[in-house]
Amino acid sequence: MYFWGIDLPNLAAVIDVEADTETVFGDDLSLDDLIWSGPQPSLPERCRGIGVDRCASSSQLITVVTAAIKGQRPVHFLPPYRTDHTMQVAELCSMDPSAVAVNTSTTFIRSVIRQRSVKSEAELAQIEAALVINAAMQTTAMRMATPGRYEREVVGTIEGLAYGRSGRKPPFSTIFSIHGQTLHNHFHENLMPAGRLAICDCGAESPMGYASDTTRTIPVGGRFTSRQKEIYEVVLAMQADALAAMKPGIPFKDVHQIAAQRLSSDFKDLGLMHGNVDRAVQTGAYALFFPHGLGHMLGLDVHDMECLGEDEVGYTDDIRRDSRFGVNRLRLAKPLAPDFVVTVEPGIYFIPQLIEQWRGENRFCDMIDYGKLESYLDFGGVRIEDDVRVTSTGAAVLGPVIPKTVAAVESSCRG
Ligand SMILES: [Mn+2]
Repeated sequence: MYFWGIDLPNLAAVIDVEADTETVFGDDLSLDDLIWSGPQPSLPERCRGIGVDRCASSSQLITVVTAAIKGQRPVHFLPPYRTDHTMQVAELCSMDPSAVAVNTSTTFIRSVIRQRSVKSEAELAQIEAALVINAAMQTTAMRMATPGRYEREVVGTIEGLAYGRSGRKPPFSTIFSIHGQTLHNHFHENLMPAGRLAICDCGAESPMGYASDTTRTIPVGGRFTSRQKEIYEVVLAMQADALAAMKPGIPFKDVHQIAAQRLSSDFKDLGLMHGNVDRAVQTGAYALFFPHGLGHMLGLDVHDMECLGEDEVGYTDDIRRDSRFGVNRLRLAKPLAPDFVVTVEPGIYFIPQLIEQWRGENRFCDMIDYGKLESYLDFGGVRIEDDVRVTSTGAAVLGPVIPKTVAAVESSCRG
């Protein structure tokens, strides 16, 4: 999709760098295609549409690749993410399928990541288009989060809205749950009771397949309790601090730490944590409440380019993945650059089983007030997520404003 713009299966393409040619390989339409899929443009017609004048049948691919290998020319390929592609690459390059992974081209992977990390104006416009739909999904969820409804009624409506507006299914399965402390909760059979918080993490695709990914936390029935408000405001402040710190050159890992710092400092004020804030960040004590990364790159994939390897996309030779609990889940750590698009999605969760485990091990018991936490065990969770463009001097939230302050969310719930 990124390089050729044709959204069809069973195609391959070769770029011959030395000859400066590009060729798309695929098969002519058969009678079966006509019967089952209806009349379609032919492959040469599609290729002309994208400005490529060379196309050939699938059977010729092996001839081209074999000739290159025989001529001792290096053949670079990206990691196949489907088993049948692995088998195909193995056959094309006459290697054992088990050798495909180690022979995948790091040079090619890194070139693609360098290019795709920086979004063009056209790509930004696609992400903005997805966000217009996404905003409608969030405000619809706010209006529908009323006591006595099932979570799935909300999910069905907002996912339908995504398809109805762009003709494309959402880029990932919606997370909508009154048990937001479970980070990727896809169980949607709960009846929503008044007074619970519901996390709504959903996205839409633009007509050309670019993703959006936003999260709001909604009080069922439309009013936050004072305790919910307190925690919600901490997450909002974590996001505001992160957004204020973002600019070209700053490692996103540092931005994550800034959000962690805000959590630790505000939790100290609330009496849930004690002691030195820097130490709470460095030791990872804060991760009891924020056990995931601050965000990830966004583009044609929701976790952009993850099939090229999460560490290749998010880390560098100098910035390696941290093994400490919580920050080990950070998908993006490398320095930001202009026109990167990333999600900024801090959260605070009270996961009863995790709290019990840490308490049993006396983990960080000088910094975490386990006694005070007892009354939070049924709280659930809060996450707030926006899609953000790195500008030449800072960062800008993309898309239309989606209600985010306590007052704006409550007002949106009332319609
Ligand atoms: Mn996300």
